Amino acid sequence: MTARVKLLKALILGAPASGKGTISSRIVKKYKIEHVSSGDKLRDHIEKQTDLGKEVKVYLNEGKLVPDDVMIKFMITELGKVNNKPWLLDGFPRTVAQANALWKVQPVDVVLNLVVPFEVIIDRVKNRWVHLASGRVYNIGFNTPKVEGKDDDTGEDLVQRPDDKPEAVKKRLEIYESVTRPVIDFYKDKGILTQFEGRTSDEIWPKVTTYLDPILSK
Ligand code: G5P
Ligand code: MG
Repeated sequence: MTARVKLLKALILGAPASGKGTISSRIVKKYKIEHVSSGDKLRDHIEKQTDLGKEVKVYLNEGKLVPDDVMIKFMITELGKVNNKPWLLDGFPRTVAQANALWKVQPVDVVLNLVVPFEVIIDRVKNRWVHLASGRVYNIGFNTPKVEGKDDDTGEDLVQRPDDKPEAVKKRLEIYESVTRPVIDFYKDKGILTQFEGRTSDEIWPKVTTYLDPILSK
């Protein structure tokens, strides 16, 4: 696709810790579009101890997928709240059932698939720190916070995700291989998927802008 799309509906796919959140925040900043991250939204519910948060907590902590029926209802409702703005969806869909459900109500225009070697990913998660309220993410040595353990913008505490423990990371990568990889084929078959390969987000980012500029820049 090369023509500029006004209200773009975009997806970003990629293995756990492949840099979806990192690349998404750069896209949001450059193109002023709405970032809708299923993981950030679920973590916010857990933090606020809502009914949904209590229901999903155990899945996230163990690195398992939240059941499709819960996720589909939740994310379709969340997308319905994004009024008249282009959006970038991150973390959903993660199963073919979710992809089918989304396609019926919100057929997406473009899909970006990040391809990062697993050995790079495993190394990264050890050094990840997040600011829960905003979803801002840091990595020691890559984008180190200005003050250790504190968010750059608010000065609030950073935390490590329970699902970044080695056992949970292993589980997340296994689930990605078996359950989420077929989602890539779902969008390949529709002819709307583009792959972005690299070992670092800085290597991937210029490829993403070359692709998105003709679609999103004025
Ligand atoms: P999430 O939150 O969607 P994942 O596992 O898909 O979780 P994650 O871990 O959030 O993905 P990411 O967004 O792809 O990773 O990556 P990131 O946060 O940007 O980067 C990872 C780390 O690497 C960061 O510390 C970053 O600073 C650093 N980094 C980035 N680039 C570089 C680089 O070039 N160099 C270096 N050194 N570092 C770098 O989902 C979480 C859970 O929610 C549930 C599931 O339980 C899931 O496990 N869930 C769902 N369940 C069912 N269906 C769904 N649709 C669900 N969505 C969420
Ligand atoms: Mg993320």
